Amino acid sequence: MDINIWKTRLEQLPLGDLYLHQELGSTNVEAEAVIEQGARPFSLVLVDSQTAGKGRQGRNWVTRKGKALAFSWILYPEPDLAHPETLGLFSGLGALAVAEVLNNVFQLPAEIKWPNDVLVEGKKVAGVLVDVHWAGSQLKDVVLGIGVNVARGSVPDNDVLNFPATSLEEAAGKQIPRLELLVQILESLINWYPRLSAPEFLQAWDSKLAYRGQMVKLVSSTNVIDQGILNRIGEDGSLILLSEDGKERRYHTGEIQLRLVDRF
Ligand code: BT5
Repeated sequence: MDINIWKTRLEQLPLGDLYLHQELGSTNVEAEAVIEQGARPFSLVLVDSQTAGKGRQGRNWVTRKGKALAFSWILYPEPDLAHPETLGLFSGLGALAVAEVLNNVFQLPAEIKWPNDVLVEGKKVAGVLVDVHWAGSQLKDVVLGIGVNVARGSVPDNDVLNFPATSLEEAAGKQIPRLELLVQILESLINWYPRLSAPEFLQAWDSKLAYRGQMVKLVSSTNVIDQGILNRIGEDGSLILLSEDGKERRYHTGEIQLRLVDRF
């Protein structure tokens, strides 16, 4: 990655400080460090390869040199967004920005597997990790981390995957320029962030949901929590499942993962 070229292009966007590196442990961890040093709102931590990339709940995320996008966007939300119930919206923001760009700019059939995965033809191409830091009961900051598999060599070996995965280039059958993809995703994030609790944001997120109308199960690391027909995204970013008698059940992000019944 030629950091000077990337920096020159990114300086044209309304971001805060730019922290661009060839290699880091995790951009989300580095973001926490630069926040302590006073990073401005909308600052970006970006890296070419991660040696200890983080997934959710202590899982890991592989980012190989020259093959992927891995970055963290630093937000200091207004108090009206600073509630535990609204934090799921940030995962939605990351997933929507990626899915929208893949749909609109690269003509890929991207969908969102609630809450945080972007799928193309049923395989994962991107993941979102939101880290939230509190000072007592006050929300201090939100770090929105996004990893995208761009080139073919970005996908880890099958034995470390907990869900089928692919890369954008494999799905598209052509090269995808990483810097251009990044700029588009950032523009989508910048566009949607001020409207995070607006109905049009929820509609846009909802319109990209994978598995709608299908029987899904929500699983924790140890057991199945619930099973039902995937219906829609609720006003608060929760996932709404329907039971056979049509009753709604709502779930917030947390320790749960979504799977199609009888598939994985
Ligand atoms: C995620 O976790 O999908 C969130 C990934 C977030 C990564 C970004 S990169 C920038 C920022 N900095 C970080 O340190 N993290 C964020 P989860 O749903 O828990 O998925 C993790 C699981 O996906 C792992 O346990 C593997 O099985 C699998 N996996 C690891 N690397 C992958 C990859 N490159 N592509 C697809 N699957 C992967």
